[in-house]
Amino acid sequence: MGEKVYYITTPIYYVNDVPHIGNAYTTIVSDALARHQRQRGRGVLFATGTDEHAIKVAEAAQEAGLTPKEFVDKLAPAFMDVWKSLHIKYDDFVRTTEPRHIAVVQKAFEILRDKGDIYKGVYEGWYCVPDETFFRESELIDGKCPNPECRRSVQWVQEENYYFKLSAYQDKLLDYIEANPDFLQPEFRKNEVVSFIKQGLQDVSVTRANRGWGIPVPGEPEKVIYVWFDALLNYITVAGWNSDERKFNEIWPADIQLMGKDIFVRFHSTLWPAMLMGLGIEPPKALFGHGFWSIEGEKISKSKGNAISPAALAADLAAQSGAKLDVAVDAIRYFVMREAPFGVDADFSIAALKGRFNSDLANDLGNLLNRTLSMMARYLDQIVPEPAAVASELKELVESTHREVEDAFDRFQFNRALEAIWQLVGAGNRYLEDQAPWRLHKEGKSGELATVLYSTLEVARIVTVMIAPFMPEAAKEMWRQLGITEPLEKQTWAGAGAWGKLAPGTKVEAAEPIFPRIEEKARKEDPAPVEKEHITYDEFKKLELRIAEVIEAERVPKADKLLKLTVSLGDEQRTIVAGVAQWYEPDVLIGKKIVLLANLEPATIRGVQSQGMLLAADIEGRAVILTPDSDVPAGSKIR
Ligand code: ME8
Repeated sequence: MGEKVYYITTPIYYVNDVPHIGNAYTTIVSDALARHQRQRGRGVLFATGTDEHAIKVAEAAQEAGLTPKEFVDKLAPAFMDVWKSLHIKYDDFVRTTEPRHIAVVQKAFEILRDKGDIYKGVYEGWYCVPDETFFRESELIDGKCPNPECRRSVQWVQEENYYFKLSAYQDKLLDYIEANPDFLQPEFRKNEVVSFIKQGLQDVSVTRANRGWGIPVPGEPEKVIYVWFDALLNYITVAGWNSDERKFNEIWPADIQLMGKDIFVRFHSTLWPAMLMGLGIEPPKALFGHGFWSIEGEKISKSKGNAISPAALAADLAAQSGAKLDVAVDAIRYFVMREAPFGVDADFSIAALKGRFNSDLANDLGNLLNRTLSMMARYLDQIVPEPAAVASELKELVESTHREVEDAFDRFQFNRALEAIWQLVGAGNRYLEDQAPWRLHKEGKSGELATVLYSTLEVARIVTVMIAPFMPEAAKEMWRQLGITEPLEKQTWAGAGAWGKLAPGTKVEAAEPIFPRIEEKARKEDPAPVEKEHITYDEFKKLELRIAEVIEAERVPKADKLLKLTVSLGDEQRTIVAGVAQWYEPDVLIGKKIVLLANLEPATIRGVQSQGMLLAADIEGRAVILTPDSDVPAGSKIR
């Protein structure tokens, strides 16, 4: 038998509508985890799919004027398309209307019926169609569905049905949960499950009267199998149960099954392991119930019209930033995994998305690569040098980050993994500031310059491999610019922890910003400034004057008066355009401290975004740049 395949599942989604950011979340996270585990050299099976036999799917079909089958055949590919557009690389996509799955469900039903775990009775009770869940009278809240995410009206059902003896598994489930501390995660949701089970488990109706949609009960086609009994079994359909024993042994038990908190307690942590126990199959190794996203503080709902499609969000972000669409998609993937710990509820707001785009992606990550590549072009003809020494503080940080990220993935703490990687990005940027390669170049210290640029490139290489599971396409673009010929997909996780793998002699590409900053346009309603001879102190205070250090300087092509300067404000970098090219050579400005009007409205000058204005004295038309008369840290405020 081969090595156990790392098996990851998402819930299979109802195909009554196309996916929104909520469904996309589970799938994106699963994809990142799958990609990371592939880097670690594991055989991975990452499965998702569609849950097609729900009553609400049949209702949606009716509304659309289609038969249920026509409807699901149309929507299932729409799900696949959305996943593709979000860079989801699943290994299997299961549809519950597929013959392989129908065979599994009927077989499982027969086994449980034969052994008496499924028995016939009359069902009388309430049913919530949106949740596809049976409820006892006592569970209802104000006569409505008790699920806090739903609270809609329920229907009275009275039918002859089959029941699954869930009550018989109460103690077995509690024992299993206790003996397997990692089975239910996060910990606080485990406690919810334990108290739910301890309240007493009732047997569950697992069939409904056949109204033309669902998997027929073997031998009794007037009944169909309850959609949850059907849907949960998808996880073993994919693994090859009942069809390929060898495959099943390599894949099952699932290593991690991810889902939202809405379907964690009652279905995945209770009914599902009990069904498996009844079938004599081991429960999954771990189930994780993550939190729910709201949008701008509101619950996501179709009726509110805020069930935003992730693709539309990405298109918007691309339009506002000028980033490529694939990069914008990755930025959304990044945002949802970075913004909140996996497990707790979180809010999706456009302002927060833009904030992270500008600070984490444009400023931190983008700058690290951009600045390094610009300096590689300026000082080293784009050829990766042989370093004169090992930058041991960076090497050590890489090694500890590598351990931390691995551990974070093993505990499904995706935001912690990203935080650790960003510590490394930050260290790379600070190292550049501290080592000031522009000065080393000016002073002719070529050995030190080689070490500094090699080391920053090495950080960029390692960071690129580490972020590839989160942002696969943006990472590909970074990789292309780094000029490494071996494909990114071939990079191993071990290689991401090994300092010094970047080969001297590699030719890097020219820097091209991958994450262009989103610039807020000035508000139209701003009144025009009133001209006055004097200004008040409060008006003066509106000017944000800061000391900035020039890091890079170059001529703006085809503009003989303009220089493009990259300046540092300590914790931030800007690009500005200054009309001083007639009097200053670009190189003499590098390392100089200047006075910057930092809150001037950004403007595009000859195609270059200028984010501030340098101050200079005007001596009969000649500009003389103002500098502080002793050394002041970059970023200092001027009052
Ligand atoms: O429940 N925030 O399918 P479904 C975060 N077919 N995640 C969210 C979310 C939100 N606002 N809204 C939805 C079903 N999700 C069944 C599953 S599995 C055998 C059958 C995610 O289309 C979350 O993972 O209603 C939730 O569990 C899933 O979408 C529900 O998708």
